[in-house]
Amino acid sequence: MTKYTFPQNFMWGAAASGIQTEGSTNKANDSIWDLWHQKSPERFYRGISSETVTDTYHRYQEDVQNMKKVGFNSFRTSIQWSRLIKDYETGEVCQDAVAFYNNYLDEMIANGIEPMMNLYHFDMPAELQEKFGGFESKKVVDMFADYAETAFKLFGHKVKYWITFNEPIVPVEGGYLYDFHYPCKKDGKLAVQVAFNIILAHAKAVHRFNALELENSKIGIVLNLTPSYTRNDSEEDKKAAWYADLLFNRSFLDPMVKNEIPQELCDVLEEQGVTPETTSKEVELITTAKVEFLGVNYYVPRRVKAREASYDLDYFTPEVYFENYVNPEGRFNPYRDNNEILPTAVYDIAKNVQENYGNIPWYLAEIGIAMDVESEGEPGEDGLIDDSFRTGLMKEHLVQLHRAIQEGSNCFGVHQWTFIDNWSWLNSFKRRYGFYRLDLETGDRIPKKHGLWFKELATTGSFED
Ligand code: IFM
Repeated sequence: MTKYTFPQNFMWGAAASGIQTEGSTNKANDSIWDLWHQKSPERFYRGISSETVTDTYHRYQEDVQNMKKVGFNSFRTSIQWSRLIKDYETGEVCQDAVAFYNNYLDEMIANGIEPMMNLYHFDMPAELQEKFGGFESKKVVDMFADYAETAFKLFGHKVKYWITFNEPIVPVEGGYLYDFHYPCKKDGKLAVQVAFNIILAHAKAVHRFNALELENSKIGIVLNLTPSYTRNDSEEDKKAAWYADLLFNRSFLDPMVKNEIPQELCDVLEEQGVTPETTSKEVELITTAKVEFLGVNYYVPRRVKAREASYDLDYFTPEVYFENYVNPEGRFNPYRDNNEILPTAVYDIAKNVQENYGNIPWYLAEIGIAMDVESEGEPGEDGLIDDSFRTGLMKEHLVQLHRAIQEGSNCFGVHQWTFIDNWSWLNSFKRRYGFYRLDLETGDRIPKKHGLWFKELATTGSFED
């Protein structure tokens, strides 16, 4: 048995988001997810919308007690733009939302849970998407900065860790390339413009934050980083991985963490005829918006090989430069579309951040092991659901993180996705990740065994394996 001990004051907890947990009670406005479900309910697994969620709006006190039971000292969720802001033009806030977020934050703080608040988790207000095209429009970029400033002013004295965006590349991929987010467009040039505008929205929010000089608060960004691994060591495959890394990781990581827009990225976009419209003032805002920490979400590795088949889409996607590849020797999670399991990727991510991004303070902001209800089974006599599959895999990933920390990686915490099984976009409740099962009929939270293990880990800061 080896004992793995993590640094003192390490943050242990989970991540979730407002739209995936709160429910729709008293929401000021709809988001694109409400709108899309109204238009196309058949796109959602079993037709379930984000209304049918964990109902944190009513149950936050009970939930904070449940956080304590599994040892959390911190928790990330998000404010919903469409809940907080009643009138997007005037910036008028919804008082019910202000009261709700204040109560929720107070409850966490009073119970020793450090809140980390994110401002955007895929949830564009429906009205702003329909009227202006969401982040297609620079007007909406400015509206986002206004909303961010409102949130900082309202809750900045309670929140020490602010995050502008969670996985900002995902709405670009989903909404403008691969059809899994509204507005379901397939337009490579527009996708690049939206990506640029999101980076600009982030930068403007960071500048607004810094101007307020909030004592004891930091601002950061959460990115989903997926290392690319090649089929073999050929130059062609290595080049394919380089492109995948440039377009999927460095495209956001470099501007947001290093404050640099890679020249190679500009060259590639120009080569493809998808250069976005920018001004030198906007570039200056991006290259001066310093974040103080980085969150990294990791689930699966990306496997790539040099393109063999011809590229047959009539619009740009990053796949013009490579093909995805299934590793014949990989381990796969049978409960999540056979996704590959590769714990060493956590080490590779940590080393990349250490060596190429100034060893910025970072934390593992989402790491999740998906199962379905059938594979988790029913609670045993002890009342617990046996999800030891999840614990086994979590240990393997944390061993790799521990190795990187021993080598100097500046990691300050781990948040698992997620706290209570929650609604997850088109997949609705198909995949379960929580420390607690959500009974969709009763709303009951049913504990899983993994929580006992996590509590021991969080309390002692160590585990044995
Ligand atoms: O549910 C999502 C979350 O919103 C963002 N990261 C991945 C999770 C699981 O798919």
